[in-house]
Amino acid sequence: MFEKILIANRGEIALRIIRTCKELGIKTVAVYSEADEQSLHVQLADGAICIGPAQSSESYLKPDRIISAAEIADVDAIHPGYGFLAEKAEFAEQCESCNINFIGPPSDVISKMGDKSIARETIRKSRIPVIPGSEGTLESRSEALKIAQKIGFPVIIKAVAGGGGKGMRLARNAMTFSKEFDTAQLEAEKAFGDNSVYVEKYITNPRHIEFQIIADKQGKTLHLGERDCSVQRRYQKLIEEAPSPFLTPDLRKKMGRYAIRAAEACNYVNAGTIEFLVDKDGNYYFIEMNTRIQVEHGVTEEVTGIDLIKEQILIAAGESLKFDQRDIKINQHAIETRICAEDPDRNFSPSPGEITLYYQPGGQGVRVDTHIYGGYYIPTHYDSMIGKLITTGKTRDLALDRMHRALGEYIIRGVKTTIPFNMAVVNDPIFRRVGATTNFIDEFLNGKPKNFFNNKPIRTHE
Ligand code: MV4
Repeated sequence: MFEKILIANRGEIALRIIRTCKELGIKTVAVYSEADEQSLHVQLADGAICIGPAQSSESYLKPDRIISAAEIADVDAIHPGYGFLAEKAEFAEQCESCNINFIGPPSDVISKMGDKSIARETIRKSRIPVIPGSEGTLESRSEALKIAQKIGFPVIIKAVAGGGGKGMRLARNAMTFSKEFDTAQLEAEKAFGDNSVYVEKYITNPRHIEFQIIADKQGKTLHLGERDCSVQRRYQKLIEEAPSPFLTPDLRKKMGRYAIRAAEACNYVNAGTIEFLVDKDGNYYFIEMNTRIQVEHGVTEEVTGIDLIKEQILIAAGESLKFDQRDIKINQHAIETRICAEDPDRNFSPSPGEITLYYQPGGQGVRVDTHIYGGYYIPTHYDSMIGKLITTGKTRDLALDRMHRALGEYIIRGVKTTIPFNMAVVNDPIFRRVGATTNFIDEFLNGKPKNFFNNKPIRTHE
């Protein structure tokens, strides 16, 4: 087993990893930027190394600095968390060549699945449903148009290097296709330095349902059920839950089998996610694979009782999974709302600054994963997510009632947060009854008056 792990991340996920390491008796080394000197991950790790100035590009995104820190601290392994270097194949490769265990899949799997067109081809060849579309990347506009006409409009043009919604263009008909195709290529070049794109049939108003996968080095691959992440705004997830209120036991079984087959098709090792789009008729299609631990992993942990970070570490250390598919039983419901330092009344604009007063919810079925505390200063340089609130109950109704209750307990003063927005969604009658499709948030926000969320940082009855 590893003696010491370096955590190449910050914020709540760094804390999350430190906690499991402590439970496993593994020493931890934090890395931090100059803006994060006062951060809890620095305080709670056994050691900490400064890796540069505040900007991520000069610290958390610098592979060489992190590898140097790992060598100085003499660690056995690096956990990348999510974001930053988690899905950079070159970083995983650097770790491999320095004999540092990268806690994630092998670098060649990361690069293969990072190319969304290769991923699509790999999955399609394993006879897993993918959305009708192009085979491989498209060389010319005219070739692309031919395929679009064959599959039928509307179509969506996606960047091969994209993922998570960046660089997507919708073309409603042949007239607008050429313009959208050129724009997609241009945007892909600008964002990723790679103008390759591919085309898919556009699925109207889908649900985003993803399966959690774990696979050991001995070749055992299991799924831990799904998460419904249909509540998104501008491709940012806001609320996630497990199980999906939409899936039937039959659909779940079929999709779970395909998810395992997808992971096996790319020789997957460690924790990963298979994303599907599901239409209103229950047709499901693979869209992407994520080769990292995800923000929303806690929802799966709550309904399965499995510590995913622990499994990641054990798998990386070469241990075999000690349970089988039949041992994974899901008979609870969990829901997560992301708490962000943003103002929902100002188009979700960032709201950094000092937290002048902080109280977090608790009680049965309530989990808070956060790095903030009273007196903490939220820096401007990083993601605005300051915590995740997960509630669990025997039924979806109980998990939702607990979410409502827990959101109401929060006190965060000094910055605006998305708490009032989360409260409004959780109380929405449609969301409560059947959950959301991906159009939900746009329709929900449409026509909401200014200051609808009345985002006051202070309780009225104090
Ligand atoms: C799509 C789609 C409709 N049809 N692909 C957005 C995120 C990225 N992972 C894929 N996305 C989509 N791909 C086809 N062929 C609609 C979306 C989409 C979406 C997907 C999941 C959750 C929210 C979304 C919001 C808008 C669009």
